[in-house]
Amino acid sequence: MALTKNKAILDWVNDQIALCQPDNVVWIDGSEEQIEDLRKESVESGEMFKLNQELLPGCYLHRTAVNDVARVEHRTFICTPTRKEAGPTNNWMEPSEMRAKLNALYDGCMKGRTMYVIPFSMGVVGSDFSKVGIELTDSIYVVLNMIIMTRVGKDVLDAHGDNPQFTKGLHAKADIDEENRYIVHFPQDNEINSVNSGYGGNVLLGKKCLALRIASYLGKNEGWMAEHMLILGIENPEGEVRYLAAAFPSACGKTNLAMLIPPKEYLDKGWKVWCVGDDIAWLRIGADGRLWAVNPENGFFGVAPGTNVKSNYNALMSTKANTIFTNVVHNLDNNTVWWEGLDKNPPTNAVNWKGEKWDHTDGSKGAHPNSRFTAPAIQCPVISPEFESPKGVPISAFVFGGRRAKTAPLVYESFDWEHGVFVGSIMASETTAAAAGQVGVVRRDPMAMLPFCGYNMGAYFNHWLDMGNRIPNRPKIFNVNWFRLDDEGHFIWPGFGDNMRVLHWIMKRAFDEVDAVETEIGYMPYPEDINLNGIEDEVSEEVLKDLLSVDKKMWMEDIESIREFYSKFDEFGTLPKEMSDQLNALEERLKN
Ligand code: GTP
Ligand code: SPV
Ligand code: MN
Repeated sequence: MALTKNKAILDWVNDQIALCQPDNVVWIDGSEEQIEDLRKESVESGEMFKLNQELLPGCYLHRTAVNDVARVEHRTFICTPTRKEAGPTNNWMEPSEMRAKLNALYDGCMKGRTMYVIPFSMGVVGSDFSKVGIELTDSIYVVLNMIIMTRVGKDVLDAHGDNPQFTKGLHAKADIDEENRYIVHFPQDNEINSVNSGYGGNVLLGKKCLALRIASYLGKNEGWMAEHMLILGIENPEGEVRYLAAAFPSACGKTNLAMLIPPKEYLDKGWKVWCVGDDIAWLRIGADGRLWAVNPENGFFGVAPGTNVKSNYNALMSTKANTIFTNVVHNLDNNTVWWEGLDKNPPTNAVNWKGEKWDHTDGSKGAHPNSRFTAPAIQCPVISPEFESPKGVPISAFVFGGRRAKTAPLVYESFDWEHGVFVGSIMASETTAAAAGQVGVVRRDPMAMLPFCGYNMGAYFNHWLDMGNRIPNRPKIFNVNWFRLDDEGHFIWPGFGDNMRVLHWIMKRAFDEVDAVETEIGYMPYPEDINLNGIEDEVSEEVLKDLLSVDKKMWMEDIESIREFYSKFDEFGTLPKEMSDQLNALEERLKN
């Protein structure tokens, strides 16, 4: 039975029922009883495996189709009325043409299946800054994930009342046919259509589709920002907490940084790090003139491989109960899970992510490189006391970063906001397994938003510039790179918890507490201002010098590649002049 009298919602749901023709329609009320029934049903159908409830209470394992393990950027569309509104970096199709294509795929696609109606809120239910969505899906896996990742249930509808504004999300697994897989956004209609996938960012429509692509479009029109950023608080020994938000591309370290455990020296002195969010930030200007950030999500959809007690203890602890694992190894001896990098003891009686008997000695990977856990945020041992605060936390610094073997130094600070927007716009990173396609290729990924910006990227840069003019108390803007390699291909910076040492410098800069060296690319630390106590063996003075060096020849080569990237905007006429001016100024500085 429908859980609301909201006419706009009911009309839309009824239209989709008529289109997809499910045998049953079930509204998700959020009750534990209903959730438990769905878990049971999914176990009976083989969609989920119930794991060892003594070791992993409330935990389940799911395997997706082998052809459906990551976001599909080449099949993700922004269907604005004109191509120009979608811009040079998004796939575009004329909306009515796309709708005709999709309607043919949706027509009768839920015959013999159940359609679930998921009312969800991104952000605290009923708060000024939350957004309501309805996702229709024929996948129980999607329902159970959405319940962890967002706030789901009848209270969302009750708080929404008869408000006609909501994001419409329709997902159908259909035949999991790669050739007919589409992840489509109609920003003007506040609508998302997903078909022929059952994986993560393609189907959990509250996440990348709503909270970034649709929200970035809304933010542009309404004067706020939706960013692919973690949010963390650093508490100093005096008990003062300072917050930063950091944008790194997919699988480049947001979850790890968001819940990092500081090095022993810092812990001993009383420093703490608090996690507010690990993937998405919504930011708006507060009455006090500062920029305030909320995490609109309610859980973590984190990369499993590489997560272990040492690299990310807090993420691992978050997954010890009530977690759904996707595409990891199933250990049949004790009915638990495993992935590469968890420990040095791969199970011997096991099934790999494809569902095949797995022998780790044959050198094959047991877990998919993009295998994931879906865990409730409140289970994180260092979840911030402000996590559910509707007004969020004040941001003192923005940090951009990517995966760069060379060129980008460990850390630098932009000269000012406009230069900071330029620094974000020229971000580049090696591609990862989070998206289908080649891995390890350097590509430009402005603000880590290349796959997630719901409108013209040039207009998005302009929105950043515009926000800068409107924020009285602007955060400072930084760039980091944890991934510099030596000539043998080893990481030269220890990373993970030791990244605290860089954040410490960033916060001092944000509060004008330390001097810096002015270089061609921005302000950089005096080497002695990066605290290396306890890691002098690993990071010698020489290594630090290397990490903080600017290789002018490489930067000049980078300028060429930035020009090429910027030139994509030419035919759209949307690159703000400030950006090309900044590029020319950088080139001049490097030449002199
Ligand atoms: P999405 O969920 O896809 O948005 O990814 P994310 O940005 O949250 O990335 P995550 O923190 O899950 O890290 C992805 C990979 O980067 C993992 O394999 C980590 O082990 C690795 N990683 C994270 N931080 C560091 C670091 O400081 N140094 C090195 N060398 N690797 C890191
Ligand atoms: C990412 O790829 O940036 C993710 C995972 O956070 S997904 O939800 O699949 O987009
Ligand atoms: Mn992400």
